[in-house]
Amino acid sequence: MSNALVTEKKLSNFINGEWVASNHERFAPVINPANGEKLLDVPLSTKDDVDQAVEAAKVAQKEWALVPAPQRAEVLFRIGYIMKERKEHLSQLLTMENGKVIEEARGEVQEGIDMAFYMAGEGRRLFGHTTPAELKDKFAMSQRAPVGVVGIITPWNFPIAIATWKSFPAIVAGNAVIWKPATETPMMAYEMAKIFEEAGLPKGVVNVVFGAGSEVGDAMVEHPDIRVISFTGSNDTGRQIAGKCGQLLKKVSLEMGGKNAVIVMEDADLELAVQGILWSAFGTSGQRCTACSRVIVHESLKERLEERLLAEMEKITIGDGLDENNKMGPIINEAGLRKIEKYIQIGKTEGARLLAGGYALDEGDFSKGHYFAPTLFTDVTADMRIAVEEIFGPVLSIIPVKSLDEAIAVNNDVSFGLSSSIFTQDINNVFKAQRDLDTGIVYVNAGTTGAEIHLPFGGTKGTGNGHRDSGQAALDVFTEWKAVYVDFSGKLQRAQIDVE
Ligand code: UN1
Repeated sequence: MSNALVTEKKLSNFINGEWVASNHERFAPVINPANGEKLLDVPLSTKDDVDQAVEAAKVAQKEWALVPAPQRAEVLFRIGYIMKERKEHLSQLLTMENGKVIEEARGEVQEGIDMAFYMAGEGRRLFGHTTPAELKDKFAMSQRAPVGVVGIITPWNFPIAIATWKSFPAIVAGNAVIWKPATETPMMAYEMAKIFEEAGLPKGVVNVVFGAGSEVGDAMVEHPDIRVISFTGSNDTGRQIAGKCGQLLKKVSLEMGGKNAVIVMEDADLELAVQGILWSAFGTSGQRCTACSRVIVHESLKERLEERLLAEMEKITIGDGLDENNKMGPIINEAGLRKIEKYIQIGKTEGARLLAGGYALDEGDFSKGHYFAPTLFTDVTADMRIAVEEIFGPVLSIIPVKSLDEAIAVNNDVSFGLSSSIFTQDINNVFKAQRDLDTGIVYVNAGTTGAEIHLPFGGTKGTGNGHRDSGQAALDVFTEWKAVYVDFSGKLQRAQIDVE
């Protein structure tokens, strides 16, 4: 029944405001991970398609940059309103291609709507700075200038929200965009392209090229006229992109995951901590960069916490995300499932104690999709692979500690630094933790997920390379700072020399 929402059988690229078939007739099937049904075909485009998109984007960008920013923002407001009208439709399609439960899909679409209105507001800000000049009768300011044509490469786990975090600041700042969505989740890009068109975004300002990272992604990274690459995805791919961009002196913004922990202190509200952990560990089947995969608990609370988690985990209803009763949907695909299984084996071999789950669900209806049982390991030590490597599934490890100092040290002793959280009622713990937790996002008395779009999103160490998505910080990725001096003295004034 729900397949009726999928109107296309084969997608085309969106280049210069037209639906253009890829120059190469190659496609990959898009599969609903909940039931294995094929939804449609996505083109596997190549370098030629990227070249064509960049040519269109270059022309469009020149015009777009001259449109006053408040007018560019008008288009974003319209995009936001159309997304709002279509929220339910988009959410259902999102659940079908990605698997996340419908309530979470609605949340993700809302995140995109929020981003549209927030960045539209930037059209009347885009603040620069004026600053005194060191010479008389001279004026100095710095302002944001668009970069030109920018490339965004977005993942399957948040196919609409992350695309808005990247494309909306790029658009409002006067850039043109080449967007490569993940091949697993192209319908969100198709729907967004239609919305861009309807909202009156000029042709060529956003171009969507579908395809694999090894072809379309590489062609974007290597294209001399794409001046910025903003990527969210795996650590390996991110490092390869960073290497190439480094050689080409191309600006690159990376977000590559986390190994996020919840710390539960002796004085925590245990029930609240249980709720926060469950939501951030098993929501989205653990397939968030911000997902909680470690609980660092004061040893005095460990057993009670384990009992409460186990009792609540049994209640998690698993299945097709379109069914409102389900709280956990499928894993994106077979490869994702196999990776999780591999880590279960690693955990067992390392000596962690498996308290619940640890297996794929394949009986009855589950056999058609890719489902994994919520999993809890305990007696995990901070150096085990399951405690330091990103699993991207519903697998949680409990690590007992003796003090806050030890908890913070364990939290920080991983190569990632995206999100962290502490449950405590002691104000001293709160301030110490927010200062010392080495992550880009810190929560107090809440789980590790749920970042809001007007704050910077990103992390330290292996999570990225110092840039941030969303919030004001995203504008730094998609603009260049330009320093402008206006000398109105009517004579030659030499800086640093003619200073009285
Ligand atoms: C991601 O997992 O890559 O903070 C994005 C959160 C969401 C975004 C997650 N707002 O969990």
